[in-house]
Amino acid sequence: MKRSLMFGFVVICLLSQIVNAVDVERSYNISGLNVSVELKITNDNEAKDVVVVEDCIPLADCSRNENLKYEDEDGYRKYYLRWKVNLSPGEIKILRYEFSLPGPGKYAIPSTKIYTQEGVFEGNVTEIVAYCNANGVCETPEENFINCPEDCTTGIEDNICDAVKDNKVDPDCEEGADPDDTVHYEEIIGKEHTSSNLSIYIAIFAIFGIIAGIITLLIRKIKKRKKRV
Ligand SMILES: [Ca+2]
Ligand SMILES: [Ca+2]
Ligand SMILES: [Ca+2]
Repeated sequence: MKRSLMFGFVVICLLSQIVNAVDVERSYNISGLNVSVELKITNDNEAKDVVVVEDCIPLADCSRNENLKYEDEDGYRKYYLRWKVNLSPGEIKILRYEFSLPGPGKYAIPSTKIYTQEGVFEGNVTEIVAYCNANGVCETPEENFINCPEDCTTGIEDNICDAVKDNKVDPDCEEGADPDDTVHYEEIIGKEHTSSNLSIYIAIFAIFGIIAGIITLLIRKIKKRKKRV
């Protein structure tokens, strides 16, 4: 019993050392679609070499950073930023990087990962919001009907098929997808009408066939009876 208690105490002590070995805080500034991030890495009282990794938000442009890396996973290229850092005892190190978001909307910067000989330390996920630049101009490709309805009205070329009945055929829609695409819409209605007429004709023909068959059978039966008589 005493041994197990002692073992538990040692494990808790080791874990607390690991948890407190390195700490990371993230802060950011956003201007339009441009984001600048600052990482504050705080070390404990032992010198160590660490590797800091930040995943780039999918579709964001992180290319302006020198330490940009990538790896291919299942046909998808994942970009990330990587720093090798030497931390002296108690040192606080600041790392900075920048990126551009693909458009207005809500995003999450994945947690910072710090690889050390003592284990991997993770920071927190940071949620950021990029608001659209409501200036009366639909600035494609970043802005569209969904993320910036203030500037991007329905029925315009913004890479989004809105399919709204607004008396305008959205150039982003495939033929017939917009209810205002009357030429194609009437064509579809015409085809549906033709196919429904064909079904009715087949049903009438089948009914007449059945009736004709019954009458033929009745006539034969009557003829047979007459012969017997
Ligand atoms: Ca705009
Ligand atoms: Ca559109
Ligand atoms: Ca429309």
